[in-house]
Amino acid sequence: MRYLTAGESHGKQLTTIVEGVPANLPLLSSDISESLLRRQKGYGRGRRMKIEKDLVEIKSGVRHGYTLGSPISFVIENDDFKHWENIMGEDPIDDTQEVKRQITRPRPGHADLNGALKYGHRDMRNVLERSSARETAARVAAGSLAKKILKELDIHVVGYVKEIAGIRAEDVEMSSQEKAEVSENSPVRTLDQKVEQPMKDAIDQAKKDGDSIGGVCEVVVEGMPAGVGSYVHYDRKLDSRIAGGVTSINAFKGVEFGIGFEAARKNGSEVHDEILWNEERGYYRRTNRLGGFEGGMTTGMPIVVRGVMKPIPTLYKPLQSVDIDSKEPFKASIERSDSCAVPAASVVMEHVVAWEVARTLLEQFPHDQFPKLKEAVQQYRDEIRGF
Ligand code: EPS
Repeated sequence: MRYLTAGESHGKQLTTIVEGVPANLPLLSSDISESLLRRQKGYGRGRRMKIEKDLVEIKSGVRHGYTLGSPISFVIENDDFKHWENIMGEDPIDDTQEVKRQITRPRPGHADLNGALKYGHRDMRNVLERSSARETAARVAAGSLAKKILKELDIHVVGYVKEIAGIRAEDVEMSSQEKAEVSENSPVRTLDQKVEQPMKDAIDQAKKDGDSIGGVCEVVVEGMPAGVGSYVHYDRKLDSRIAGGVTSINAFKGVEFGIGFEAARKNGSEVHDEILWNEERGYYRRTNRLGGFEGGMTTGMPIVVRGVMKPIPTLYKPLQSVDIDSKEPFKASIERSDSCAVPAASVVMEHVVAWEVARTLLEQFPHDQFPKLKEAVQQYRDEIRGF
């Protein structure tokens, strides 16, 4: 499976084309829209989320509620485009017309300057419009197809917030289903009610200060059979694919599995997960410190992955920069912004992880027909239980 997204933040629409989804997977546009609406919620978003109501329109690849095996394409309209038609339209403008809302002052932490250097754009709006995290709506839409495949295979993926501005949620014992319900009802998408208010307070304070704050999101995948991924080829290691996917999300700077960076400070006997066996479960582990991976492959224990999101670099209290026309020092351009997007980012990360897991499963069990994929995964589960 692969996908491509297109669209500018204040352009007409976002477009996604997904190729390689097997035929005969049940799929409704509401499966996708449900994920999109979840991404829009969360304490700390700016005014833009009041303008947008992300709904998907499927344009191809689905008939009478089932996938056809052909490319699935869909669009999400940008409701804000009506305010930007004169600025973002595709028609040429003549010399007498002024290009509105040009950006010549790159914002530190954004793609503005590097993108301008790469493409030769003197108006950095040409960079900002595509580098904007608006694009994550299209990625969530693609990921929702992956989630649908996984759910049908009894594999459940859930994302939530672990930390905002240094305020940490405690670990809790819950099933993925319970985690999904609890985080859905939390304005900051956390599982630990005790930190909800402190997190909201930190967001309010950042907003008041014209600043922004980051955090940590966690995603858990339950129900994966062992042995998915590869130890044979570097580019088929599932943990590395997930790490790449997570750091490709706007503003994500790091990723860890299980006990993560703590492993550097422990002895091997405190890190590795002892192997047990019983008739009902087959092989399983006493602990899950490695977050569900050994040798680039799943262990059959839940995948546990965390991603670090830096504070959003668009600040109402702008940092120093240089105007690329005058070369004079300036305070960077102020654009409308969110003060914290970590809760929304946890939904994005959930879908990005789901994508990597589903595409790797489809590579390992290649089938053009979804019912055959389901059969093959079940047969493999039965095989490894008795191995
Ligand atoms: C974003 C800036 C804000 C966010 C946007 C990402 O948009 P605007 O510049 O229109 O105020 O709201 O996020 C979304 C539109 C979205 O759908 O998540 C940025 O610069 O990355």
